[in-house]
Amino acid sequence: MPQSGQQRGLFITLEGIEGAGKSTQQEYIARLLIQRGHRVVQTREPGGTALGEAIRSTLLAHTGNHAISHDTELLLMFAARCQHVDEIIRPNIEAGITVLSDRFTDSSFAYQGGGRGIAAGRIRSLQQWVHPDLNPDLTLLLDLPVATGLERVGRRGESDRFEAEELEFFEAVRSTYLDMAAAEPQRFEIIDANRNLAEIQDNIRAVLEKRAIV
Ligand code: Z5A
Repeated sequence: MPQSGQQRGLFITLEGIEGAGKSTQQEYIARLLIQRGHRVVQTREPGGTALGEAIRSTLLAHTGNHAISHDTELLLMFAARCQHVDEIIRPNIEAGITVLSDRFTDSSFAYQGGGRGIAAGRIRSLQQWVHPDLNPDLTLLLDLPVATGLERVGRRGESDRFEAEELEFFEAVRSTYLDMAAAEPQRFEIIDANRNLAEIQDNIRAVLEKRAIV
């Protein structure tokens, strides 16, 4: 339990299409936060807990004849998230620790909503169930053209179940992200991720300074 008067930690999320550089930038942000006096926990979705990582393996694997339906995919994302919120995100924030997560619920709106076509109202009802009173304090949307992101991840070799989707799917994901960012400018910051690492990091640092986070 937090001591009385203890300050709550921040909840910061990274979002974007594949190859946007979320994992790469997460390391940079964690180092910067720690240098400036934050205690930091890095995590990711789907995953972040033992159960969540097991769900992640199922979700990312090519399933052959046992296709995952769109609703099942959404429900598994939220099952993993429920455990993640209860076991990692909420306890750390309450203990004054800054939680930095590679993806959160915005990914469900972008991928299962924009990409798969599930109605936003259905996703909102799961959000209300799983974390009605918990939302990121800041979401960094790393934005770049779909072709560039896919080219970057293509260099890694084998693709997972999501990366095997068509260009059209990722265009819908990207445009859903941009719509969400436009609708909630107080929470989102759009970072142009189609630049070199140093430029992106300068931009991220400036955003964190502007918001008095570092
Ligand atoms: N998903 C979902 O559908 N619904 C949900 O609710 C949630 C998730 C939570 C997770 O897989 C999948 O789950 C994801 C969405 C779905 N779909 N996919 N695929 P993941 O974690 O494996 O995928 P990802 O989050 O997209 O990770 P990623 O492909 O590794 O992308 P990234 O983390 O943004 O990029 P990175 O690993 O930092 O960089 C990728 C490569 O680009 C790497 O070789 C870097 O060295 C290089 N890179 C990075 N930045 C640059 C710059 N600036 N220039 C040049 N090269 C760069």
